[in-house]
Amino acid sequence: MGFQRIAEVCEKGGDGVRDSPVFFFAKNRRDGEFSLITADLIKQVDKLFINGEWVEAASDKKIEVINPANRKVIAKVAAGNQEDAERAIAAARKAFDEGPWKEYHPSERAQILFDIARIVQHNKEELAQLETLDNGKTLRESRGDMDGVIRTFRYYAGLCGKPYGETFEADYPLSAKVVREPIGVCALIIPWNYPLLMAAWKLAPALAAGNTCILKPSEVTPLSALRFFELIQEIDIPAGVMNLVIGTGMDAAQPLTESKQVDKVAFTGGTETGKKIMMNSLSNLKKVSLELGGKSPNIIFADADFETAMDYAVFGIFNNTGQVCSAGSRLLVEKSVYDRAVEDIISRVKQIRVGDGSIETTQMGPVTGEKQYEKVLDYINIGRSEGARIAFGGNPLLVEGSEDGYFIEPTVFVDVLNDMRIAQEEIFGPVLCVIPFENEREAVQLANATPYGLAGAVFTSDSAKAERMARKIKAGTVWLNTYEENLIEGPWGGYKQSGTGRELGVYGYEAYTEIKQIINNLDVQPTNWFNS
Ligand code: TXE
Repeated sequence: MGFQRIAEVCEKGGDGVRDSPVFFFAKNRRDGEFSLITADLIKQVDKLFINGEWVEAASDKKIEVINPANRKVIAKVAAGNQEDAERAIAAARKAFDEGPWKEYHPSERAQILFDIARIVQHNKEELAQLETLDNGKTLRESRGDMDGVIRTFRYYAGLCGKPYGETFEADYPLSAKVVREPIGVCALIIPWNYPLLMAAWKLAPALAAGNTCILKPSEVTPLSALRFFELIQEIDIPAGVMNLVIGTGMDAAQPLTESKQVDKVAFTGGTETGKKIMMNSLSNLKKVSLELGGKSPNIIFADADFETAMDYAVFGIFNNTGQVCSAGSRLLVEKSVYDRAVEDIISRVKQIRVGDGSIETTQMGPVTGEKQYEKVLDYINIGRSEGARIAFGGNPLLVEGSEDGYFIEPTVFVDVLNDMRIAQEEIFGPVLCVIPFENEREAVQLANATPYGLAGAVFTSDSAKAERMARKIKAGTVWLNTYEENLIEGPWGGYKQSGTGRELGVYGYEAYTEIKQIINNLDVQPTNWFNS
């Protein structure tokens, strides 16, 4: 669909509408073809979706959404607040307590998830373009995200009803079984680096297990969630099962975490916000899953396939402009190949085409927002003042035709000491710290010497060494001779301050369930406990 409409609007509006907040998107594909995604396509842009309908927010305050490639306002969305959060909670509560959803046969829930996957598949290109517009990532990255969204909904559609209960031996005359039930109302709080993908990682298992949800996307990148909710209206989902509240963390998300009517919070975002959410969830001891920051070690041994290791070293940090929780931001390199590796990495980084993500040939987009842009540049200055040497980059980047965008040169710090702040704290941008190591023992010690433990990787041709290292690295995921392979079927989450709980796979499904044991007396007669 979309594109027929786009063409019509283009004819009417032409180039003049390019920067208007009413018209979302004008993309000159550099081949003369002009495409446009308009506010007209996202009719509900300044509304919230609560209890099965689009509603006005309680306040008429708006949040400006910025295209990070040019700092232009592309939309003004509703700024939801506590009142809106409470309305959404009431709707989700009612839908869970009284609605038919959790009584649906698993195959009916599965059908709804398959339908969602089908709709995303059908609108993949439009959603990808919207994600790029809002987040800044390249079209290739956005299309990859949409594939991930589709696969996630399909996977959990397939899982509906599959994880079943267990029995265990109980003393006669008792028999016992264990069943899983949905937890209840789930608040799903989403970051801006993978907006629709992170929403899918939470919505799909939560719905598969029979919960009702309130999705709160990042206020920095709310557009794909708005369009997604609009697109899935054709599916018959009971009112209150899926709610969408847009707003800032303080105004729209914190009330969700504080409410006693919410049973679970699932969050992906910064570690400091994660800690706050855990504190705020204490009111009713709600279940909390946190997927937080990282400072992941990517370890290159001298015996690794050099080409492959270098290729992944660059991909591991500069993909998605380094705004990845599991980015390989610390590159640990064995001393005997250190100089060669640094030289090779610089020659690769020089070639990265940085620019507006909506241009097909761009390889790395801008940083997603002003706050993050300032943060990354601050960290580059911190690195300089700590005495780390910049081997490449280190500056804001002026991109021709996108002069106002939040572009930063891909930056490589070398001779970094692991206790420097740039090696300890999450920068979340295109900044690589290269650190030499002497031997296996030192590699393990350096790999584990941060407060984080989300992921890590080892490049070596010695499979026993690879496995030894994998066992010793304190992280939820260890890649061997690869990087950033995310499997929907596997558990995703962190050790230490990278979070609690696991997403994806059956682990992610179980995280949206309560476990109940049912004990049955097979010999029904009084105990006479107090009669003896
Ligand atoms: O994220 P926040 P920010 C890291 C990264 C980044 C830093 C800060 O290092 O530089 O976090 O980014 C909502 N109660 N990551 O400040 O605040 C907010 O509205 C409840 C890593 O942008 O964590 C948004 O929807 N919710 C990360 C979501 O939390 C609150 C991805 C994420 O925002 C809230 C993003 C509150 N009090 C950033 N305050 C990863 N793990 O991938 C904010 N929010």
